[in-house]
Amino acid sequence: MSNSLTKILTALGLFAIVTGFQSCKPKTAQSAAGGDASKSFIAPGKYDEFYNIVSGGFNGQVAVYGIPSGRLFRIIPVFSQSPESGYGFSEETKPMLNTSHGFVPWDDQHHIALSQTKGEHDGRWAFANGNNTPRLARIDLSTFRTAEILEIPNSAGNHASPFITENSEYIVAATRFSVPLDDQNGDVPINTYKQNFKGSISFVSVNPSSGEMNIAFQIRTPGVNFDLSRAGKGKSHGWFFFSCYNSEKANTLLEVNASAKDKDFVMAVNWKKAEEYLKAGKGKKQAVKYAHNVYDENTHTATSVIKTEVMVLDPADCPDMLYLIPCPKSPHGTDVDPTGEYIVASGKLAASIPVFSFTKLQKAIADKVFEGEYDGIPVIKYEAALQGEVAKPGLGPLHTEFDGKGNAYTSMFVSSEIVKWRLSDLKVLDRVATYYSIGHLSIPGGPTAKPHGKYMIAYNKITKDRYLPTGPELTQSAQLFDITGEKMKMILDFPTTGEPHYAEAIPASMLMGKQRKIYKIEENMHPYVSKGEGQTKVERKGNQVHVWMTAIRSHLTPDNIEGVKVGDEVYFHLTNLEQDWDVPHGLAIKGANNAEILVMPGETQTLKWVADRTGIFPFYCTDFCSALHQEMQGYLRVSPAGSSTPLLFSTGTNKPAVTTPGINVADTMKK
Ligand code: RUQ
Ligand code: CUA
Repeated sequence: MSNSLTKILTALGLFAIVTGFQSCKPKTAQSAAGGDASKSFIAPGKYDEFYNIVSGGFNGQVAVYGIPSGRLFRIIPVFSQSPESGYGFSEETKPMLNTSHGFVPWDDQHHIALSQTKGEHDGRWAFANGNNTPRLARIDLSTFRTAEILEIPNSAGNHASPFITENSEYIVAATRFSVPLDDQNGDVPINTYKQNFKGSISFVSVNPSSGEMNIAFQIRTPGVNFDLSRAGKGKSHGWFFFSCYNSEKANTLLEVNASAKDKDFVMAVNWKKAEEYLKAGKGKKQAVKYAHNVYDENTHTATSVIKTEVMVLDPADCPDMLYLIPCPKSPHGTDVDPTGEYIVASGKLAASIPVFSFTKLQKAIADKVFEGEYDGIPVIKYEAALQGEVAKPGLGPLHTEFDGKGNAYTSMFVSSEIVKWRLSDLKVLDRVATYYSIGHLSIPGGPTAKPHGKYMIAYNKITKDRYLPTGPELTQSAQLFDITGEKMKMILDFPTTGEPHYAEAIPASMLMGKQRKIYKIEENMHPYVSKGEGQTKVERKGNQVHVWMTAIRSHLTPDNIEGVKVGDEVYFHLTNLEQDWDVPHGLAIKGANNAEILVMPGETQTLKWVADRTGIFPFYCTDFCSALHQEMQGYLRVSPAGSSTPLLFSTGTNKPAVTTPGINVADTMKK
């Protein structure tokens, strides 16, 4: 959500209500916990019930918390470089961040999708979107590492992504910004939006065994903006529902101009139909350019390939593939209930929550109950698809999840609350305050056919008076609710990293047993691996010096290196020889322009370092690995360019001392 919301509301005359709200906190603020706080207490040595996989927003990463404790377990580097692990800094991981724009070491990460089989979590992968330079990532849930990143062509702002079908057949990536297509001349006046800007939805297939992603096809759409999406499930399997805004196709001051019309749309996409059209040869190849980056667990190295073609379906050639359902003002979430029957659309500026019925939608399509067309796409009559509206839910409905017991929970950004309502009669049952300005919420399994229920987590944008102040920037927060009873009860409030948007949670029992503990050293196929200290060496290739180095408690081999010259590029290929869980070793060297590398047992990673001056450069292990961790250190000597210092390396023995005659070190320093 943007903080220009106030301006929109001013424009809509809602400002008084909203400012009235924003300037006073909910009356219950002091005793807000309401629930039994001991329910969130996990005793030392005990495990949490759920992993909560949480988007990082503008930190470009994904975080993993325990629920109900709220303890932060891991930040998984995805789209942003991480100096903590060396991700995006090591030679092996740099290709992960390659794009058609070159190396892009940051993104804005909003939504998470966990892989599913038969509509339920299967615990294999987590998918994450990069909102800025459009990308999709796949995280392996046995390593909690990023395994793959796929760039999305014909897209700008991959926001309506990644949403997943019930057997992980596809994850989708729909563009937030419509723009001129990649193979068109994009050098057009911005106010030719209506003629030149197009939307695009990518269907990315997921290989059922390897998880590898590929763009199966794209659907060309009118130049609207896509916000969120959900796949159908059960009876609605085969369909996707996207929320769209800016059906006005405005290109300036969208906060007013994209809210001009009373209704925007939910776009219903029949992807089974799309598959048929594809088979029937209706797709057209389009020349594009996008990167596909895959990390190989055997070579411990990522490769990046630039792809040049995408298959596109044009709705003009494919009738019955797309339908539009009018939906009140700028919908954010489009959420499908566990049965697949109800599609809940949350219009950020709407005063009610429309709930559409899949059965009615199908009937309306069969009976052609249309109110017209939008860019050639049939627009279904609102009432014909509508099950009903949740009346007076609150202000600013944003996102809805389900508990599997017939209840829905909708976050209300503007009125800072969560509203619980019943699917069967659309009656509001309960409401609870959040602190403050909630974005998404998450119920474990909430987007699946079988929610795990029990807890609900709110992700709040503003914390104001909730925590110790930390200068101008304050943390975002999550709040945990017990939803087992009739009333929602807050049981914990904890700060988060980055700015979480959406998150999913999965039972700990589904992931705990499958965690990778080490990489087997004998399976290490890295081209620069040293499978024992006997294989360590230092070799020069022109101005490159390659160091085959090993780490084991508590020394690095080699730990004395001489013969490097000013201007040399030194590549430390560090293999961690340990074969025990939880014994990483790190490597850092003075003056490195990148970061440390943190190498897991049995793994090889490479740190590049450029010798920029003569001298002695200490290097050391960065991870407190043993009592003698501090002793895990070594020295690299840099001699002047052109000097005759021989290349020497050792651990535990002193080589004969060599001094370089005839060169005044002080002179080389001046250069
Ligand atoms: S969104 S609350 Cu991009 Cu779903 Cu932020
Ligand atoms: Cu190895 Cu510290």
